[in-house]
Amino acid sequence: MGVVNVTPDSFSDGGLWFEPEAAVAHGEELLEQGADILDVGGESTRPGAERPSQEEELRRVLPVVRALTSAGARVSIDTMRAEVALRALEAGASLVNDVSGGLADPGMPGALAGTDVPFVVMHWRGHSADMQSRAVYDDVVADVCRELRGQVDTLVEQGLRREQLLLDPGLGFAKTAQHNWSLLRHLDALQGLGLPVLVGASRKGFLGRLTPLPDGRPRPAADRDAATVATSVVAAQAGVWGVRVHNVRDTVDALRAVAAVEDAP
Ligand code: PMM
Repeated sequence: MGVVNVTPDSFSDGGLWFEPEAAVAHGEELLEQGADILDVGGESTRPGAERPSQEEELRRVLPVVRALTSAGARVSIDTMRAEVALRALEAGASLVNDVSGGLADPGMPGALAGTDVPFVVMHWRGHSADMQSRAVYDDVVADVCRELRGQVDTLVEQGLRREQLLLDPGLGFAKTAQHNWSLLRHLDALQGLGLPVLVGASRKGFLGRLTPLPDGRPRPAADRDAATVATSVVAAQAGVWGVRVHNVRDTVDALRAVAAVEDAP
């Protein structure tokens, strides 16, 4: 899954693809590099980020979803708003990626109930402005699995089908670096819940802090791709359904090499 952020302020690529034409060209490039799905988002979720209005979010994403799906791409819409999800589906999107797992907008479960649209349920404990204060766990792997299982049950009670749900551990969302590493180490526990798993480690802060600059500052986001690729290899070897990444080319190269080793006699 290749990331197409149509935002002025995402931590990793904020502003680079903010104009619709630039975002569409970027999405087409990611497709050529081997992305199976393009994840189009109009709201930055970096820690401390302010939310755009719904109108602004629609203005950002709809032309990009329309153009990329017309060009034949499979597009997922990265949104916490039911109205944005519905309008993006009308515009051609075929998957909804809600980082709040249906918790941020009470209208989201109802919007998807009775449809076959795949819905990504990410582990989430609150909006980005103050989420890091919620990074408190007894046992992060067990707690994330339990909370996701509860969220799946709630969504099923609200009319979604279990078969349309995917799970995501929500790396970096109310998680410290150590929490993220533990979740990556124990993806088998998440896989054990019996639903496809998506992992989004790409260029996140914990990778920048792992590989600091000589003066001790975290590595800038665009220079975290080698560390990102390593997390994607780990995720692939755990058998996950997908990885959500900014650098599709390097990810595809690495996963092809892993597959070649695994397929060798
Ligand atoms: N991370 C971000 C945005 N959307 N969606 C899913 N399913 N999983 C994630 O980990 C995730 C996400 C934040 O990263 P970005 O600002 O680079 O898009």
